[in-house]
Amino acid sequence: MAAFGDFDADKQSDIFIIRENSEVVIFLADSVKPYFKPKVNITKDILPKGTVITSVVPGDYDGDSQMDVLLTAQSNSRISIFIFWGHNQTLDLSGWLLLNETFTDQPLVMDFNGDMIPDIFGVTTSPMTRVCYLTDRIQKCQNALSSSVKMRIPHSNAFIDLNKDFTAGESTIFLQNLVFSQEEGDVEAAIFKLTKRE
Ligand SMILES: [Ca+2]
Ligand SMILES: [Ca+2]
Ligand SMILES: [Ca+2]
Repeated sequence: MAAFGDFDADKQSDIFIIRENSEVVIFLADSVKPYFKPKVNITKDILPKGTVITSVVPGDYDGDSQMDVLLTAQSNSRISIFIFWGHNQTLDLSGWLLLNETFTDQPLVMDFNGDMIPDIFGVTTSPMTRVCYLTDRIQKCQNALSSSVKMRIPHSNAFIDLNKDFTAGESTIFLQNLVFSQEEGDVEAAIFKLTKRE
């Protein structure tokens, strides 16, 4: 499992690798050999004992222009979210944040409210979808979609800009394999159009 992102803002993509489901190593791109150098290591003794990391998603979650690292972790069939804050091109390994909400499945990292800061979207208690914001490192979670939906587990979903209006500050979420519980039958997919909130 790996992710890519420019962690140190030198315009070269760096690699984020999960090791043995319990550690994350960030390799920074360099112009001289070896081209990727291990720089930051989130070791297993930093996280709570028994944490099983399922994915790593770099992004600037608090909006301070320094890249942070989001980890998803599985325990008791729930997904927890850990955030490590970026600081001077490295990570603050002692001051991580555990999101108050846990999810039934892998949440989606997307810009839900169109303010250019990535948000966390997912199902906490089926059929309710929740979105969590971490701007200025303040956790704020709220119900996301007005229509109650039931997601299949495992589900697949994608965040794509269907109507190409991203620059106008609007985004579109496309949830695949999403099922509405309706008496007339199931709908296989649903499209939600999100408009920017002030
Ligand atoms: Ca870089
Ligand atoms: Ca940041
Ligand atoms: Ca946002």
